[in-house]
Amino acid sequence: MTPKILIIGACGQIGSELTFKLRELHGNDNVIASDINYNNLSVVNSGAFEIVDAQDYASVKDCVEKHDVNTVYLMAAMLSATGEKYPMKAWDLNMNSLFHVLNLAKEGFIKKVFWPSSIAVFGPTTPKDNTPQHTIVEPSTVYGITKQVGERWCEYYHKNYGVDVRSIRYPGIISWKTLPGGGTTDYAVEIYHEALKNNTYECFLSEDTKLPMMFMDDAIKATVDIMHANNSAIKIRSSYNLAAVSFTPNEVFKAIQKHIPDFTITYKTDYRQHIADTWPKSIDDSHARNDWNWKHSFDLDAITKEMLDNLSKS
Ligand code: AKB
Repeated sequence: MTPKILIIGACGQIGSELTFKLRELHGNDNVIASDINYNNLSVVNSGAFEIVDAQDYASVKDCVEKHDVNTVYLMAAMLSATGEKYPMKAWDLNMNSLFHVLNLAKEGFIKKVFWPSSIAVFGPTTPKDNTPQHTIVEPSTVYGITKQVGERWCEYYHKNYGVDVRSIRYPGIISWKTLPGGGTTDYAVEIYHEALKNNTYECFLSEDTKLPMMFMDDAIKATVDIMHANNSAIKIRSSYNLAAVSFTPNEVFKAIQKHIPDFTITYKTDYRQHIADTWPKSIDDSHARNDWNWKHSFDLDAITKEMLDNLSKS
């Protein structure tokens, strides 16, 4: 099947870079970017772009039919920190958009779906170190609840309706092209911007809060790899654990200081600390490594070099 791809949420942090990568792989004409607004001009101007409201079934279906789409990457979501401020909006956006896409697949309009889950599915009762694929999953944020429930629905649609849906549990994603918005792991992007701009950063998580993280290039590679894997290789239809590195704010601070020796940091924790405290410190992703050969490339020093090099040029 030649993929004819629709990316929903293409203006966001991951959606934007996924759009560029998929256009490189499949050609501009085969990748339709869409979002609720024109907020990211580099995406809007890079090929076909449609305004799509992910919460409106007709809006998604019209775009799928107009462009003969067979594959959807659903990247629109409200993340953990913003979700705590607007619980019902987070629930509505995250769940309605997923049901619309799963139902379009069930009804035969599309053949393949990518939907991201997150380490936010885990909660305070989950083992924190090397968190297993199958473990206690009792999330305490609205975002985490939507991701946990979404995973159950993905597996259900696969088992009962044969929908080819694939998913990974993203850790915090670090990138320089597009800023993240509304997440608990956002500090790990902001810190690089502030180091270059102001030589100092006030961190909203405590210095020893260890969380699983990943460089954008690795996250995009995982997303493309799982979608390109043979159907029979995908054994988990809820969502795969995925890992690269784990670090604390103090460790990223020290990594930046190797390049900017007079960089300073202060700590002022807020409500996001409570969210981070419920999440794992590290993830066992052996199922992804075994089933579809997942392998990461970037450690903290490599991420730091990429971030500082690219941000200082842009
Ligand atoms: C967030 O912090 O909410 C996200 C995530 C880990 O899914 N980056």
